[in-house]
Amino acid sequence: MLSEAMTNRLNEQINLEIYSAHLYLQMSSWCAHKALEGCAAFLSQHADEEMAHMRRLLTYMHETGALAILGDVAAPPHTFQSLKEMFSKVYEHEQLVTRKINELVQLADTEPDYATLQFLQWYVAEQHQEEFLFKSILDKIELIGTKGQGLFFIDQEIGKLASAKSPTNTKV
Ligand code: OFO
Repeated sequence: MLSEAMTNRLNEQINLEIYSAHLYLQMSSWCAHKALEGCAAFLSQHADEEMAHMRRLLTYMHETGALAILGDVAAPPHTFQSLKEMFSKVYEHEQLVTRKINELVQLADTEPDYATLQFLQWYVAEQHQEEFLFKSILDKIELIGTKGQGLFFIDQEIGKLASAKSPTNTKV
C-alpha cells in the first residue's frame, strides 16, 4: 500500500509524463510544419513512449490499490527559433524529469517503500538513456551545423533514429 505522500508524487509524475507526450507531439507538429519529416517522425514516436511511461506508472498504482488522478495539462510551447533551440528544450525537459524521478527515489528510500524503490529503478535507467540520446542529438546538430544542406542531413539522421526504434523494424 502506498503512503499518501507517495500516491501524490506518483500522480504528479503521471501528469508530467502526459505533459512530456504533449510537448513532443507539439514539437513533432512544428517539425512537420517546417518540412523536417525525420524529426517529426522521431518526436511523434517519442511522444508515444512518454505515454507508455505514464501507463507503466498507472498500472503500478492500480496494483497497489491507489487511485490515479489525471489533472489539467498545460499547453506546451509551439514556436521555436531553430531546431537546435527546440532540442535544447527537450534536453532541459528530460533533465527536469530526471530530477523528479530522483526525488521519487529519495522519498521511496526514506519512507521506506522498497517495492516502489525497486519499481522506480526502470525509470532511473530510462532517464540515463534519454539524457544520453538527446545530448547526442545536440552534439550531432553542433557537428553538422544547420547551414545549407546541414539541416537536411540532420533531419535524415534523426529520422533514422525513429525508424531504428520502430516496432515494425525487425533489426535490433
Ligand atoms: Fe522522456 O522520459 Fe518519460 O520518464
